[in-house]
Amino acid sequence: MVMKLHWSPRSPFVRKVMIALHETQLLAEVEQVRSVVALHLPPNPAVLADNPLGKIPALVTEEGLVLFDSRVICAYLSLRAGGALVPADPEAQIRQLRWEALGDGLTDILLLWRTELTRDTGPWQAVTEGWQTKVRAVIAQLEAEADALRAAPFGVGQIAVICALGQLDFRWADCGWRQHAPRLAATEALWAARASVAATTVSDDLPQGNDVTQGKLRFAK
Ligand SMILES: N[C@@H](CCC(=O)N[C@@H](CS)C(=O)NCC(=O)O)C(=O)O
Repeated sequence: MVMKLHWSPRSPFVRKVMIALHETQLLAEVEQVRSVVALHLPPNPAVLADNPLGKIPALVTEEGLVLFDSRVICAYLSLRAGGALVPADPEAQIRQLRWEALGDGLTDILLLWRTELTRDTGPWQAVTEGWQTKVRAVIAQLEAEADALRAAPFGVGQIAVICALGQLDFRWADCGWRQHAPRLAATEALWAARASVAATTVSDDLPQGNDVTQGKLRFAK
């Protein structure tokens, strides 16, 4: 009996779980089921049957318990691996969870932004302008904390940040965040060499035409 993961190679939140599976050596215990979802499309019935929120990742354990979302799944995998990704020390744990919230928050914005671009009437300008400001602010915050992120033991915090930056590279490849945040770029380059990170880069397996126009997001002048 293996666990089942609602999976997609395009999803930054699924990628968090994939990195955690590599890090905890639990990948072989999981069957990956390709599950197509999008906020602006009708919910996928197979996903909905396991996760009433209709989102991926969702992990069905050997006991049939369905776990969502990515934070809970990563915490579960960490527990199964003796706390590999969430430190027991309260201060270190809160630091990791805070970074995870920051990384996930950035990913949420980037996903919502792409959904906003699918609107027939065009994106809501005030909202996308707000996102532009927030994305810049998150990158500035991560730049200020790049050395701390590099020094801390690898955990759910770094995983979430890696997946958020990966989403920026995946969908906004020319936004120039590296020039804007050189210390973060150097830290990210170190993470990119890690086996779990290199093995899980996001990619598009859907036919062209299923996509949306690129939204404007620029860091470098
Ligand atoms: N907070 C959730 C977010 C998951 C999420 O937004 N997943 C996207 C795919 S990357 C999704 O399922 N979108 C479809 C939808 O929102 O209906 C997590 O951490 O797992």
